[in-house]
Amino acid sequence: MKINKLHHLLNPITRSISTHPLTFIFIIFISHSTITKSFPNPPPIPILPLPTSPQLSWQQSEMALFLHFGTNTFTDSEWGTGHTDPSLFNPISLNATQWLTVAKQNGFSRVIITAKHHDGFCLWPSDYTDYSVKSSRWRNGNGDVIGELSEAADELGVELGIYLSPWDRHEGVYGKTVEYNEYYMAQMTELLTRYGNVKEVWLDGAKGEGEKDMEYYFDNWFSLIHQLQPGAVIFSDAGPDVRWVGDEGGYASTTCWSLFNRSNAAIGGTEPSYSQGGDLLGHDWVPPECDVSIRPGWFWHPSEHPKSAIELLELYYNSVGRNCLLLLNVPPNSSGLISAEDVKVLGEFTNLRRSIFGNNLAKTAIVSASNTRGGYNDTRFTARSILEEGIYTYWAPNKNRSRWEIYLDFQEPVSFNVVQIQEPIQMGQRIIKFHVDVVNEDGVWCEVFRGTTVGYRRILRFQTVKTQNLRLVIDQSRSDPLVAYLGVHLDTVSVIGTTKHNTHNTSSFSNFNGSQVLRQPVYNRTRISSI
Ligand code: FUL
Repeated sequence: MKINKLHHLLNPITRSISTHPLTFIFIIFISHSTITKSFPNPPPIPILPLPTSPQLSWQQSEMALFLHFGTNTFTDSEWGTGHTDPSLFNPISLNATQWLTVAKQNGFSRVIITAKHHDGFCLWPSDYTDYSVKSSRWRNGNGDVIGELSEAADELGVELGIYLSPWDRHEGVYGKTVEYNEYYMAQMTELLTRYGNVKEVWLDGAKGEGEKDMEYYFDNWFSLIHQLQPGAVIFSDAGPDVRWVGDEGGYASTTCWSLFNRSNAAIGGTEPSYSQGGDLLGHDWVPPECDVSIRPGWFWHPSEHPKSAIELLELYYNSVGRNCLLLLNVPPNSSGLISAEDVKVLGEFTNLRRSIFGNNLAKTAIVSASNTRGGYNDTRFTARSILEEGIYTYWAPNKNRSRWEIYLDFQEPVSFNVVQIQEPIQMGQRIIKFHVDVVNEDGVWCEVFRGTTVGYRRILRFQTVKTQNLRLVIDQSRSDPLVAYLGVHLDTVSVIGTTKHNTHNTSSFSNFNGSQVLRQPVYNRTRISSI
């Protein structure tokens, strides 16, 4: 119709073409292909298994503060007998706002508290026992630590998690399977219905030798928790949502998959190397959490002192830098506050992280890639996306390619010894093997790091180099690799060589003495024009 209406406006030649019988088909073809072209390229297919929404927000919180607190805080012990006089619990200056301010100021967006540790003493007034704050001198028996913590968490916007120990050395029905499971689930229900949103439930697998034998109804517990708090992740040796990393030293393996087979792990009986590394062929998404204490013990002891800021930085590299969440225990003292020396060291740790990661040297780099999904001009998947923080924009290659490379031209020589990489894990964990090259003064690409797995965040450390050009080469991937972020940094404080587990760290610049400070050997690399 429209063609006929416009007919008289056309000149004679055009008119004769427009009357040709094939013209109509041709116009339909052109307009069809124009419409098709105007649709954006869809994102690639995610590769299973994938994280749930609570798992994604758990991973993005990166660091959580663990609070071990209870009667042990007053008796200089770690595993209370379950028969300590509850009136000993009297933290006269307790201030949950102080705990959470310390957490928030230092980048911990989540706290997890021992609502009940193995000794059975409850930090909230449970209806099912008197072995709790009700029987203490604190606030004349009218206090509620979990209540005060959850109010402060709401006010400060910090997420709350609870630890409810399955092993209970006080409770009389412990050892009677049905009765204890009823008791445990009733207490869990109190904690998950009285205190607003709970984002993590921590199930510890510990149990002393020779203790009463009994069965825990884990499947019932998991269903109850997910019913009452759908936004919470459940931590245990075997998940279901988050797995124990397999050690209490705060480090994961350099190869670290969020993929895992839950059926290969049992609560209270895991194989540490399986938990540390995960499983390339795993069917379940169960990322690891690294729990470690700032002090030698989990509870506060008057004679113990915190680790140094450099040691905390090392923990950060070996946990957050290896696709894990760092759960750092900072135990409140017997007056009910986080001790001044712990606050100081946490502040120093924060300043160290800021000095290293606050400046991405790649910010002004020219970024290109071996190929891009939808072509070079498709801004949705362009290599430049890797400079934008976060995982929701990413570089994607064209389908069916075997060369996957991202190039950075810093536009002038820069010195660095740290590179961080992120995968958009909402699309699955993909990268199996990769390496990083820089151009040396002879114009030759030279490898500075070779590694396996990336995940949510991988932080690589190597000997300091000065160069204008860097490339990330993905050597093997479960599916087309996707890269969400790439940061380039200079760490002038870490001492390399203290990392026992960084077995893939190689450098082809020179032999490196592992005890040297990273900043010492700076290579004077000059600009190379051709890539
Ligand atoms: C262990 C417990 O036995 C320790 O007391 C502490 O709570 C730690 C986090 O987990 O299994």
